[in-house]
Amino acid sequence: DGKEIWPRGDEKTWKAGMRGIPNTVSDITNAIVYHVQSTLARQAYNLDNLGAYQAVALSVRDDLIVKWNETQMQYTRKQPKRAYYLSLEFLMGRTLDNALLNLGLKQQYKAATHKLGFNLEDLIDAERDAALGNGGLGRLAACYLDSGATMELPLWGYGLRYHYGLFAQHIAPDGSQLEAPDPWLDTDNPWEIPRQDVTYDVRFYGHAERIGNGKAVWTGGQEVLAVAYDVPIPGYSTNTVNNLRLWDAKPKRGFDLNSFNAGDYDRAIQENSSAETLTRVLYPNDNHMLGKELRLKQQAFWCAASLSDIIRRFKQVEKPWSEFPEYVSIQLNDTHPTIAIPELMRMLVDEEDVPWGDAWAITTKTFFYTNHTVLPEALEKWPVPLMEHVLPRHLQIIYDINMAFLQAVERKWPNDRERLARMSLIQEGEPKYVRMAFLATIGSAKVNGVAELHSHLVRETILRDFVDFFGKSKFANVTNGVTPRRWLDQCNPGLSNLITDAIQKPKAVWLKDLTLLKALEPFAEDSVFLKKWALIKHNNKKHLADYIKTHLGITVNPQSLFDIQIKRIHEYKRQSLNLLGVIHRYLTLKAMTSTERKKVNPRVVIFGGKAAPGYFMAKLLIRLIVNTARTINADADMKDILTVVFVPDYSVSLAEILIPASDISQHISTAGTEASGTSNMKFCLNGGLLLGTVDGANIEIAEEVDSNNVFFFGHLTDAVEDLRHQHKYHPIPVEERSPALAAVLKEIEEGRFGDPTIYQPFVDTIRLSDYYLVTDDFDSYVEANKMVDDAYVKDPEEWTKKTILTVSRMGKFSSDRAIMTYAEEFWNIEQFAIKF
Ligand code: HBZ
Repeated sequence: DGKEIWPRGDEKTWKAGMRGIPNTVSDITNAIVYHVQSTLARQAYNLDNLGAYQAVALSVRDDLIVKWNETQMQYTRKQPKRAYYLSLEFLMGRTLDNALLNLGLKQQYKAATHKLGFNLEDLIDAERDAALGNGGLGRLAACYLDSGATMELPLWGYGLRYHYGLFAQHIAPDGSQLEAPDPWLDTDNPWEIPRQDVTYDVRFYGHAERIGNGKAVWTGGQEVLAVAYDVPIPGYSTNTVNNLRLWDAKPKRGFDLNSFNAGDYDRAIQENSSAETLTRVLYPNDNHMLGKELRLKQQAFWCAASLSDIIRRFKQVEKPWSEFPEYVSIQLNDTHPTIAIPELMRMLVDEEDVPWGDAWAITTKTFFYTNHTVLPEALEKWPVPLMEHVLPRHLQIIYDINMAFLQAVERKWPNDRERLARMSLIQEGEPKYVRMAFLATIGSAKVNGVAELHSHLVRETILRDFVDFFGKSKFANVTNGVTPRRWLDQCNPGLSNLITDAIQKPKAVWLKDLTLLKALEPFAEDSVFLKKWALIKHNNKKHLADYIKTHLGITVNPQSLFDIQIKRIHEYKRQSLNLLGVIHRYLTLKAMTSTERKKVNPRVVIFGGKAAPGYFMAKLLIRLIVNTARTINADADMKDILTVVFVPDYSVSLAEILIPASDISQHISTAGTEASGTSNMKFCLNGGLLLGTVDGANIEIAEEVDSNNVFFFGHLTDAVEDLRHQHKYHPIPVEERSPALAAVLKEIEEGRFGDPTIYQPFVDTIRLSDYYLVTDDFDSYVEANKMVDDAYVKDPEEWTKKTILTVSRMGKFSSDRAIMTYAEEFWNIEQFAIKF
């Protein structure tokens, strides 16, 4: 009859002891003092900012846990369909500020910490970033979790608990990048709940023996224990607190007793450390495939543990396996979790006795695959011998899937051997390779790209044959989005407050329906508002100028135009084009008289980004940027006219300072190479304008904000293939193609920015192959920069209007829209409000 019986003891005593959500300032100060005293065993007299941060974080954690428990209990009771986001990366950044804003407790905590003699902003600054990701793909996963909780969706994330996040970047005296480890867990992490009771065994290596009916028995090898750590994900202004479950690896039996008894203590300990190595470190490559055994083991470990957990939860509902897809949808964030497809098949067929055909029907209704790149070097392919060694049973299953698939292809197009070879999951050769994007495609219900152009390219290039086979409807687009909580309200409170005043809607309303920003449009004609708006930008620029002064000792004038390019260093993203453009500007300024120069609009060009430690050309470019900056900044003629800054150790929390301070930001990839880009959205949402190529989400941003408000340049995607062909077969010297660029290269070669032999490999890539078409786009890039200067100087008021119109039209790019598209069009899950 729906009545519940209290499980044990006296219900009243239990309930009286349960914690509510403290929201008065005195509740909060009490909680903080309690944690200082009892949890940290410290006292007011020896408490520094880090200690105070920890106590504050622990008291916020208490609130999160109450809501987390309630959310999970209500999911368990009602068993709504759930979705799971499998991502090898979650680039979370800091948590405290975000949690306070989402819980609606920031003002109270400000007052409480003040009463205790601290400044909340300093405590927020004491937190270190959780950098469990490389770049866009990992940060997208973090934005999607925020939106999932805010939209009250039953959505969990699954990932790995890396002990070392993305490396810290230092700049050596000679200007090159040095990598240092990031032991982010060294200072206790209050944002995770260890679950020593939630564990699963995961097997590697060993032997798989077929026993008929598609089944096999897999034995031997190494077994590793997966232990769950839960990270609460609070929604903004809702009761929902979702979960991000991260797996840590532990040796299964603590010590191997056999070798221990034999006295081989060393070996016993080695076994130990090899299990723990699994979750030691995040691989620092983005958009590049690296065929390392440990990486494959990370993927398999995480997929197996996550699926075991999902299946255990499904078993609670006591429904037949055929209904699995009615309770579970799983999104694959790129191909990194593709091994989950054969793993689910293995669990169903080998362990649960589901017939092969039924298991395949279940699998292909459960998974959804997001592609994030069409660059060939980034597409995952695993050598067959490696997979056979590490995951012998999974390789058998992949072969069986391939066999059935190729038979179906053969029925559709008889005697088309070339097509079979093109579409096979196995790439022939020595060695053979497993093509993970193909496996993800045939194992999923839907495949999507991350912006319109990119999804189009996925359908026309890498997955063209698969579109012909499955039909168009399996291939979709979901344009990326960003969370306006972190990327506007949190990083730019001045602007967020001004918007709230102007549009007369509470934050709790417009931050959850970003299309309401439209109501800002008329304010572009309000001269008082324009002044307030411009002042906020100016203050953000001052804040960044202070950061640059204290951390780098460089003085920048906030009256200048702030021009920012921050992203991973990659040839396709063309920081090279930006740098060559800077040198061109420098040469142009040097050729002027000092009276002419005084009339020029001053610019501060800011670069930031990490290079993969093994990416020679990207690291060389950092060195050239840093040394060019040194030369230019030391040149008295450039004072207050041109300043160049390389901000080391770019991170989420640095982005939160940089993005609100930009006037213009650069998104200048070779057309067709940047799948979407997401920082472009963040800059626009903060009243910065775009200087960009016709690529990725730049195109959709321009469609929304009007192309008058975007500075576009460069060749279009259609032209790229022909241009590359020309470069290869009909090369023309740079001197003819772009004399301006030739002059720039000459300066580098003559040693203006340091020993030219060091930079020759960089100059050569531009002169000789120029795969990313820097020479082809250089002149139009310089032109576009002139347009930027003119627009900024000639009519500052008009510039400010453009920025207001841009912000007002950014509604589409909220990750709330994106996550609701996944929920409605892919996962078929519903919003589920948590009641208190
Ligand atoms: O994903 C990025 C795309 O380059 C960018 O255009 C897009 O906006 C973003 C979100 O969809 N891709 C990545 O960030 N990729 C990686 O970081 C990566 C990491 C490890 C890999 C491969 C790619 O093995």
